[in-house]
Parts: sequence; structure tokens; C-alpha cells
Amino acid sequence: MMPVLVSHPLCPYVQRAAIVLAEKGVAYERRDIDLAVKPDWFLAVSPLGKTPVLLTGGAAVFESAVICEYLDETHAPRLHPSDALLRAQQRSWMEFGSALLNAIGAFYNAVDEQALAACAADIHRRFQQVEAALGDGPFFMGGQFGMVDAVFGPVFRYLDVFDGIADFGMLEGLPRTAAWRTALAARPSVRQAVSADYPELLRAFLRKRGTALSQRMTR
Ligand SMILES: N[C@@H](CCC(=O)N[C@@H](CS)C(=O)NCC(=O)O)C(=O)O
Repeated sequence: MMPVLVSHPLCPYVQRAAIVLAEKGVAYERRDIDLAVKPDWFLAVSPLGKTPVLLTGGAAVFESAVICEYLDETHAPRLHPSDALLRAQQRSWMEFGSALLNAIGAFYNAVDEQALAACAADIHRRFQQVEAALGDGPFFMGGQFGMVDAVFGPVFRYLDVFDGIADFGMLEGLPRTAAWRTALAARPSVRQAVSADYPELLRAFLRKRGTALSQRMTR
């Protein structure tokens, strides 16, 4: 039976799994759920009540990093390097990508302009750390697309929508990171990880939150 990726249309963690599945050419069914009204069948397979979950081989695998690692161990081509230390570094930067997603959440939930500016500066600082860790590209570890790339494709997708609202300077003075963002945006696996209406769905989500960013969108 085809694996099922239990998903939410806006979830960046789902996108990681979708990108890895696409890089490996694995056919799968994507099943979107409403996280505001979680169905019982979903709660039965998702102990933390979160997307993504991969239903495969009669089992449910939850947590996006675990799903990605499982897919990497079971389907070619490998996205992780064979060297243990390089692999550990990739995993470290995957964690960094998760922390960056939390910082992005803090940014779009900021209640006033002062907090919004502080969050934007925090994100810029984190991208400065990325800039220092990036090699010559086009991908995180060089020529080959890897697991850190799968994590950052969804991160940069937020910036595409933020850029349409205002220039928050998140990548200011960071040319390597900007080039990496461009390379990821062109990658077919990254492009197909969301539906065509993703930008509009994200804008609608952000507009409704009643935050400083929402106010910027209605000005
Ligand atoms: N650490 C989890 C995070 C997943 C996550 O936060 N998913 C969000 C949607 S993007 C979710 O399902 N939230 C619903 C909830 O927490 O009730 C992973 O990497 O899979």
C-alpha cells in the first residue's frame, strides 16, 4: 500500500517530509486534516496531536525529523552524508532550522510594532549564523541537496510572504543565504511541497491573527 502523509496545508514540518519523499521519488497519498477539529482517527495515530504523520507498513511514524530519517534509511538516494561527523552536523543544523521556525512563529504572533521589530532582528541574527555556516553552495553542504536543505526550503517560503508585506531586513547583508534561498526556491521537490494556493492561504492565516503583522497587512 502507498504511504500516507497526514498533513496540514500550511505546516512547514509537513513540507520537510514532502520534500524528502519527492527527492526520493516515493509515490504517496497526502491527506490534509483540519488541526482546529482533529478527527479521532488522527489522534489515534498522532500521540502528540501534530502533523506530519507518515502511515506506512502498517505503522504510524510521527515527528518530522524522525520521518525524514526513516525515509533516508529506507529509500535511495541518501540525503545524509556517509561520514558520521558530517551527518551529525546536518542533524545539528536541522535542529537550528526548527528553532528558526519557532522564531518565525514569535514574529508573526508579535503583538505590537516593538515586539515585531525585536523578532525580525532576532531572525536576522539567526540567519547571520546560517551565513557563517554556509559553504560555497548551491546547497547547504555543497553540490548535493541534503536534509538541511529540506528543512530550510519551508523556512524561506515564509520569507516570500513576509517580503510581500514589508522589508523586514531578515537577510540583509547575507549574500550566501540569499543565494541558497534562490537555489531552494527553484528545486522541484521544494516547489511541489505545497499547493498553488499556499501563499494566499498563509496570507489569510496571518491576516486573521490580530497581531502586529496582521495590522501591517490591512494598512
Ligand atoms: N516537532 C514536530 C512539530 C510539528 C508541529 O508543530 N505541527 C503543527 C502544525 S505545523 C501541529 O500539528 N500543531 C497542532 C497542535 O499543536 O495542536 C515535528 O517536527 O513534526
